[in-house]
Amino acid sequence: QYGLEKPRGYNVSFHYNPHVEYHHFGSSHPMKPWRLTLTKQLVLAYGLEYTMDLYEPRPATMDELQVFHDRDYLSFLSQVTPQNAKPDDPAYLSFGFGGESNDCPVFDGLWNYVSIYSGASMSAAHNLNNKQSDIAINWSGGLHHAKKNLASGFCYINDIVLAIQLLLTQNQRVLYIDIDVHHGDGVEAAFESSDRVFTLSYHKFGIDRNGYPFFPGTGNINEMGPTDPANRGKGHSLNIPIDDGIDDEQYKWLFKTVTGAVIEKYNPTAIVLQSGADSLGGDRLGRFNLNIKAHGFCVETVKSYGRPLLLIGGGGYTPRNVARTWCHETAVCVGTELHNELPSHIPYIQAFQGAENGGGILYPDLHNTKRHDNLNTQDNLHKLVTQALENLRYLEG
Ligand code: ZLV
Ligand code: CA
Ligand code: ZN
Repeated sequence: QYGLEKPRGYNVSFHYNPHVEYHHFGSSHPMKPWRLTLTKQLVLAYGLEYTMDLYEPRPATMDELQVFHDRDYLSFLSQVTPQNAKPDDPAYLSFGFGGESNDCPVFDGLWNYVSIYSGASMSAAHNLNNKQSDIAINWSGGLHHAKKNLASGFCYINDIVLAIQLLLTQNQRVLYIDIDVHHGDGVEAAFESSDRVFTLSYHKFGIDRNGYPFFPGTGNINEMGPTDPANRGKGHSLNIPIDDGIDDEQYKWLFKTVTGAVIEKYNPTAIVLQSGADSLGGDRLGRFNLNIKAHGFCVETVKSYGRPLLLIGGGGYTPRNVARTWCHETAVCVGTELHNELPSHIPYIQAFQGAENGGGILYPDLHNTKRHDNLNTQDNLHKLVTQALENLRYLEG
């Protein structure tokens, strides 16, 4: 009608409430909701908004969040402010606030922030449920560490669990895949007793030089959920522990082989992909050496199975590369290729310019940025895949 036609094929929806951008965890905190501003600017600059249905979802309500989270946790979360917080209050520590690391600070507008990103994941799940979309995207969500009564690892409300619970009203089997560099422990724990959700997480696992485990310290290959044979959830989790510095070809092979086997065996009727961008090379917290297109290969691979797909964000601590990756993956969903030269009219173009910021292009080489030595040998990875496929035999009965 207007010259720009929707490409035939997938109906993609983009669920985004811009109010999420204006929240700050604190100036030295690595989680920057501002990375979502950059992502949106790239998506708009490439004209991708004409190829998708755009939604500005309302914040989730207390009642909606209560489907997974405990009432007393939610009431604490909804009332606490930097002014009234009492760090020596036992409730404060028991709900995951304060402590040594202060991964989960109390900041102004916290409740607003969590209801916005959760509302967007629920809106995306809703679109898949009523078949208005084949692929629904929420880059502001993916906060996979939150537990029903505990904030953990920058995550307060588990929007992924809430979205999967909605998908379960219309789907017999939901597959959850997590390529954030951290283990998706909160989602795994929430569904540990269910055979209707299979959780698959790829992540860095191991102990550093100083004896500290990489956060959250769980997700070894032998962690497959409950061991009680009477538990329905037995064998419905698969964890792929990876060492520092994994490269594009290794990761693509690992992802394709293992994910393919899980999809074929479990045969999900919907898939949720948490696409945390902290698995990229040069991430402030991550340890891998992936380039943007290798990360996007995971989205392409999952998309190729043609199941209803919920694509959500997650970690990602080098904002310019988070934006590049999620813009690329939005294009993968709608089925277009983007030119490497960034459109010159982008607000905040400076964030992408200069050799240290990726030289004004969409696909800079991230291998050379703060490289981690590759500790993954072909032999280790083959053994890992063999063990992973072996673990899947639990699904047979
Ligand atoms: O990306 O780094 O390692 C989803 C997600 O998966 C820890 N927390 C805790 C346990 C004891 N440590 C604290 C060590 C701090 C090291 C310095 C930071 C600097 C400022 C603020 C936070 C961190 C930090 N925290 C780096 N890594 C952590 C992890 C939590 C990682 C959450 C990943 C979230 C959105
Ligand atoms: Ca992961
Ligand atoms: Zn992460």
